[in-house]
Amino acid sequence: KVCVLTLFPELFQPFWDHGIIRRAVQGGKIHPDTINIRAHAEGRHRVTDDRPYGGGCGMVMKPEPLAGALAEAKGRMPAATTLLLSPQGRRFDQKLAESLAKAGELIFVCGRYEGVDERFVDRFVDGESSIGDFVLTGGELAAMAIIDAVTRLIPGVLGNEDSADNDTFSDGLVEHAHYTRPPRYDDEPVPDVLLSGNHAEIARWRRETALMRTVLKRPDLLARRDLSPE
Ligand code: 9D3
Repeated sequence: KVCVLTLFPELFQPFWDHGIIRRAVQGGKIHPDTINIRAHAEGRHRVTDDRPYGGGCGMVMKPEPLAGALAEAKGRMPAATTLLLSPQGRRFDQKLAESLAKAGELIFVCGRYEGVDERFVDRFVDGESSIGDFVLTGGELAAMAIIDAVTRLIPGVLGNEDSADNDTFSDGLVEHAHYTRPPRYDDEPVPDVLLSGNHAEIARWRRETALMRTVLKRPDLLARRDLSPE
């Protein structure tokens, strides 16, 4: 069960409605839900933000609408872990995706504006996640990225059961290059070895080129890995 607290619940409809995520929903592998934070705001204008104490530009999300939205979510999923998407959070990675894929119930709180009142964070948030060192306009795209990465790790979501194991980051290397038909495209042939039918040779070539591509494209990944002498 996954529940997203957001000021823009409509953003999530096309996300739930396409591709592998849609298949996971239809197959009952994930149960998505969104709660509009504004529905828990008081007054004629249902204000969800206010000016920061101490001054400064930008607005801060008020704690009460967030707390009300979270109470509704927890009513539906009492054992849930609550994650706040925030630029201050720990960088989301494949290891955290694997751990979240084992959780039964997750609540994602998407901030907008400059941030969220700290008292809400202190009282209700179990963890804070960022998806990288760049500035978004809100947590929604980060929540989708995380839900996407986690959903495909749930057993039965991907058609081919081992395509999740072979992933770049699970193995710690960049993947080998991929080729499909035609055998010659704009004068560029497919490497001969891939057409040879020799599966041991193909596996060796893929391993070797994966290592070379890692050196060239992501040397940071290689630095963190133990390699055999070979
Ligand atoms: C001026 C200080 N800014 C912090 C870097 C304020 C600020 C900018 C953008 C506060 C919130 C946001 C909105 N971003 C997110 O909510 C967010 C985010 C991101 O911007 N980058 C990477 N991951 C994430 S997760 C949530």
